Amino acid sequence: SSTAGSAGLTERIARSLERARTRTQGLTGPVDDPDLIRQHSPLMSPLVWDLAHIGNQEELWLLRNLGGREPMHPEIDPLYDAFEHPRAERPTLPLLPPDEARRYVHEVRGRVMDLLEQPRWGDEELSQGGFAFGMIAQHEQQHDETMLITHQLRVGEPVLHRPAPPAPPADVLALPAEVFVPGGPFTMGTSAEAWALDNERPAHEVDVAGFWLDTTPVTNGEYLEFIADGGYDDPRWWSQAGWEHRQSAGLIAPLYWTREAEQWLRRRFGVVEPVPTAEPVVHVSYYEAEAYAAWQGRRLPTEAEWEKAARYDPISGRSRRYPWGDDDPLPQHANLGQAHLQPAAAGSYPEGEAPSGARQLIGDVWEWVSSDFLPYPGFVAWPYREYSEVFFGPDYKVLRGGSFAVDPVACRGTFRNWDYPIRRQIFSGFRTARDGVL
Ligand code: AVJ
Ligand code: FE
Repeated sequence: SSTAGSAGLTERIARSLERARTRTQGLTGPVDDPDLIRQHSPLMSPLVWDLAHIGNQEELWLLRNLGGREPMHPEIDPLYDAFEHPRAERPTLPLLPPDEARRYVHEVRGRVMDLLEQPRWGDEELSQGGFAFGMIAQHEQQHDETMLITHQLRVGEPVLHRPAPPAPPADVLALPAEVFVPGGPFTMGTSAEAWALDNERPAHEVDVAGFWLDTTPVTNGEYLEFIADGGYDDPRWWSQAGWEHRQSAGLIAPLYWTREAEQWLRRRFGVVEPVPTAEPVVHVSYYEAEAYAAWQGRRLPTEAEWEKAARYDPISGRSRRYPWGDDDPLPQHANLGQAHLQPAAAGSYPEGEAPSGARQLIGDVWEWVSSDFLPYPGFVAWPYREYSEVFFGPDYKVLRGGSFAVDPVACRGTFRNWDYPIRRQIFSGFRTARDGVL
């Protein structure tokens, strides 16, 4: 319908936008202006670029494309178009200074809240189920994760603080190493989820043979054994592209790890500490994940296998929205939303367990899968080609499940992320799989 949503939908939209903004402020507030303008890594934008880009996309999609309003500052649009300027180049642009960027995003948000209260939002298709608002809440949260990645790259005193995740349950040591996911067709993707993005659509049936999957993501302790066994020096475990990259980049351990006096240490948000063995490994590239799996005599799961393990309910034959069912994530289900600044110990979150018994499929670390980022059968680019379609092909690998840095609004059993196989500044981990019957 062309009318605005029910009170419940309007309320949900307002809460999602508000939560994203609180997080954005928490990521841009505690650093001083020079630190906001500085480029902490050529892989990332200055934080002040992300901030104004968040506002610019909100203005473009909600005020202009949905609401039909006139542009507020059309002259700044090209500065914040991600396709016009690669990240490395962004610090050289005449960006809005921090104060002006803050004023701009605040002004956009005020007008968006006015539009949200209107009886009609505007463009019909973008209004459906509040999609445009949901897309923009997800967009801001995605850039919040990007800014958190920049914080992790940033060198200096810690400025972010969060409590540690809850201790894992007592049954952790008794968990089986792997779980079986039964063979047969299941429904992959979605046509029903109102705020699902174009690459998650449409729902379609995929036949997946039965397979075994790690109960939890691979831990630092397990990964240390791969290092100790010379895994980084043995081309047998690496694909050709992976080995070439391992050689040229001089990889010897996950990003942020250093070795001192026979001990592996790692830096996390400004804190250096011994590598915690019970935690899922994070900041590994696809190539490292692939090599570890081969060393184990195993492999990475395909994207369809991952989604079946996360969503398929063998009792009803239905695909769930999340491993635990159809209810939105609660704190006891998964480590999401930057509630903690680290993944929780492997085996945590028993209430978020999938029917197969696999844990932590949602939250903690993004999981590399073996599949390239490709469209589903029947894919339609919407509402803009530059979200997914321009990235489809063999250059990008898919990551699933979301990390501790992903807000629930941008995470579900169907959500797809992607990146180059060499990337590891992202909060990326993995779990392994093998063919086999029960
Ligand atoms: C889906 C995380 C790959 O950050 O490049 C943000 C999300 N797209 N603004 C990215 C996105 C446009 C995208 N990823
Ligand atoms: Fe963006």
